[in-house]
Amino acid sequence: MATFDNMRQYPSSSFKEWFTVDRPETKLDMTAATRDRVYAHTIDYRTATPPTTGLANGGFESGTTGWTITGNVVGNWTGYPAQAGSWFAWLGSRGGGTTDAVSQTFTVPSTGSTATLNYHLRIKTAETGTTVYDTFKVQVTDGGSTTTLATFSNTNASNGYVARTLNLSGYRGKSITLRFVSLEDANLQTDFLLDSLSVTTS
Ligand SMILES: [Ca+2]
Ligand SMILES: [Ca+2]
Repeated sequence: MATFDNMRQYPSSSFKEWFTVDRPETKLDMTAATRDRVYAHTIDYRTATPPTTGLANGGFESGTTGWTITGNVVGNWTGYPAQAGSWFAWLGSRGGGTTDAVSQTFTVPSTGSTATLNYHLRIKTAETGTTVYDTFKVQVTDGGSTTTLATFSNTNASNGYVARTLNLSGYRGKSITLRFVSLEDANLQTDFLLDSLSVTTS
């Protein structure tokens, strides 16, 4: 029979196992060298690590933790208030034909039958009129295929944060990359302020 003492001595997912009693089958020719052989196994007795579900650091209060950013777009600036806490993402604002982005890869929870992305967006612009010059897109990449789920622009400016939602039910249980990307034209800045993201299920 096997002994498991070494499992206690060497708490690891990998350990060596040996046998103290040999009971070969009748007529089975087993040499001493074969009996004494030490077998090395790798058996993982640890509880499987559940996949990371839902967004991490959705309020940016831990800075860029969990996020991939293009440009210095996450901070606790005082130029604008955060929607909650003191940190938020601030894209655009340069009026120089530039792109900013913030993205995170996570697994959409599979519990329930619906998954919803909640986020707060405030847009302030120096543009006037109803022509779209500067855009802000919400995109999801799933298995190499990128889909734009929502598009906003300078024409959606507001004086405060607006609560927005997106249906992620079609991505339940999948690892996706959620990306917010701003693109400004060469003149007149537009600020895209993003905060308080979460994924809820029902
Ligand atoms: Ca925040
Ligand atoms: Ca502009």
